Amino acid sequence: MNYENILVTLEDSIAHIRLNRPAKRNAVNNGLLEDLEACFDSLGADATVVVISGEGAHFSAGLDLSEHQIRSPFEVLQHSQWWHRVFQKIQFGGRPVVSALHGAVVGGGLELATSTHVRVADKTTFYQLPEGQRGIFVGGGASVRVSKIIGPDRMTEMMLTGRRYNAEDGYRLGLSHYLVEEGKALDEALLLARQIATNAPLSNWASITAVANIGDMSMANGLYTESLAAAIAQSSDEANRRMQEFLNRKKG
Ligand code: 1HE
Repeated sequence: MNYENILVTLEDSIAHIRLNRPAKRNAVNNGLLEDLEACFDSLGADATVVVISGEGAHFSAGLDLSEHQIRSPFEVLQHSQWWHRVFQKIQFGGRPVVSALHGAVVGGGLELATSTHVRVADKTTFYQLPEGQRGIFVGGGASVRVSKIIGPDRMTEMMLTGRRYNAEDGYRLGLSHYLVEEGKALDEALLLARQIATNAPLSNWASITAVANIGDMSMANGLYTESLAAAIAQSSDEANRRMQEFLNRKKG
């Protein structure tokens, strides 16, 4: 798998995607977004879990500002919807995605990170939504995903003041689920990915698709959808095998 802006490897069913524009702090230009989209579209059944990390000193500096041009409102809308489409593929593509964060996780970089299901940050990580200072607004899903994690009130404040949350703040707020020593985020992310890969595929699928969708539903629809997801996962041979294995285990 050859791409210009990302490096992709597949080992033991873990697809590892490395954002590879370190000289530009992994700023997301159209090429990088195209590569991410093509990569997620082409992942096969042999890739059960994905890990995303950034090369160099930062995870991602967000939108590549050097590609800025005056666009019509409709062109900006379409561009933003493209970001949404790619990040939907990450969040709802059917595979758990783990991100390893370090350095800047900023603007569109934070939007990318929050479309992943498990986020591991090292102590150098910081989070910011500097769109206000750049004269723009978020367009890669932050007002839905970041806002769901830290709350709309806190996100509004974050945008208005341009404040930077450090790694500890981000961990406390839920922007990362794990906080590890400097340089250790990728090791931990790979470890978690390998662990997630041992779950039943249908359970992983339900965890990443059902939970997020149910969160947007009424209680009645949510409970019904949960039952449907449970019916699919629990009636599989795999579920039967795993439960029998547990019940028949030898107690030492
Ligand atoms: C960039 C970008 C970028 C760096 N677009 N080129 N994002 C931002 O507003 C964040 C802007 N970047 C920064 O605040 C800093 O670069 C960092 C804190 C991330 C890193 O600082 P540092 O000191 O390590 O690097 P640097 O010296 O600032 O940048 C190194 C190079 O990367 C330099 O290019 P060079 O050719 O002069 O070497 C920078 O111009 C380039 N670079 N960040 C383009 N973002 C869907 S809507 C989403 C909206 C947003 O994401 S808005 C937030 C944009």
